[in-house]
Amino acid sequence: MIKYMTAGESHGPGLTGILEGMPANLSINIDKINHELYRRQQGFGRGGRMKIETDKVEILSGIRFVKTIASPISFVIHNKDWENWQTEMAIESGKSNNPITRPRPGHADLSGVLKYNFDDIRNVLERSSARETATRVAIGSFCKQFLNEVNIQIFSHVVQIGNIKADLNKMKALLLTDEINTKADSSQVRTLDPEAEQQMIEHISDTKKQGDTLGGVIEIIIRNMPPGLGSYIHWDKKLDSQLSAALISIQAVKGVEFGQGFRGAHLPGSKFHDEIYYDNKRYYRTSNKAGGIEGGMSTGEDIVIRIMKKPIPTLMKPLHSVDYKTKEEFFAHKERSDITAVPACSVISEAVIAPVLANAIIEKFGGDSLDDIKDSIINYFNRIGYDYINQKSTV
Ligand code: EPS
Repeated sequence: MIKYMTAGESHGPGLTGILEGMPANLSINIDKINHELYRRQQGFGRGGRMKIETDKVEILSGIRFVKTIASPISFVIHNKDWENWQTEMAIESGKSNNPITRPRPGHADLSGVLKYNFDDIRNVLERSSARETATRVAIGSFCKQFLNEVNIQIFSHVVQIGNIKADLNKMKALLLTDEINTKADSSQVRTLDPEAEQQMIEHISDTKKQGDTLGGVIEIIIRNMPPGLGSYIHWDKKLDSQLSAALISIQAVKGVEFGQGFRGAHLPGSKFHDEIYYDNKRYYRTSNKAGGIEGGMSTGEDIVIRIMKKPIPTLMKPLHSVDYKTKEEFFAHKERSDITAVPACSVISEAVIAPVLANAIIEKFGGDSLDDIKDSIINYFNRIGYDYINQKSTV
């Protein structure tokens, strides 16, 4: 099974990752990993740190002559900003010149210092920072390269920033193509609706002037998942429970929904469920309100998920808080921050679900080398009578 760990502080020397369980003989394109890291750094509304960093992966093990050799893959992404933090973040003995004692509402700051008995909130914020997601994007890129080999694609786009919503009715045709990421990548806010894009950019600029921040909603589409991945037999085998856990673990994500999700709560069962048809090749649906998962298993339709990312808690117009040391009332600590990181979160969401999907494939089809897995998938598709390459999309 695929397992991974990440390590690293936001302003430490670097971020490291270890990924175990990737099938052998998979070609790894390092440029693709670096491109995913680049995508994570984009988006209108990001702060000063993204001007300092150009995230690149340095692979230390697990790959030989471009291919996986079944051993753990390890890598490092160096933090360029480390140069400016060597005293404050020293690994050797030392003392902070500027301990932080004013917790930001909405951040890990207060619960973190209480829990670990720290006297400096920096010990908490360095690891709770969303900088950690650079490592998970690299891990996700290894897994995406495996998923692409077995025909599975992951797309994402931003459907809302603050109070501006993209008009999805305009995008129905585009959502059925493989152009979603190309189009979203060409938008400064990763949205597919050009009118909403302009409004979102203005909304972010206005919010910046007010010293405030914005959250939003992202839609993720997983295409060409074979039916029957995951299982109904136990809570932790359900594919939707695993995907939800991965997504809610992204810093600042507060909600996850599949298909219609909360938006379908008002519908009676007769309108909510996706009727089943058969066209001599495969079963299909004419709607996808379930979001491609029934009973914790993929149905073979697109898996459609939405996540809500809350506004970043670091505000230039800080909120009321209480000093951790003196108990005096204060306005919370200010750190350089992004106005919104919803576009970046869109890229991160693709990455964090990739190991879950890769795991589901390996669990169903077994095999520790790429060819064995592919053979097993073809056998399965032959048995159920589906066309492996040309699955149909119903978003
Ligand atoms: C981030 C780097 C951080 C923040 C951001 C994510 O850089 P710095 O703290 O040096 O400005 O921009 O972190 C947060 C949003 C957070 O809540 O901690 C990155 O690389 O994505």
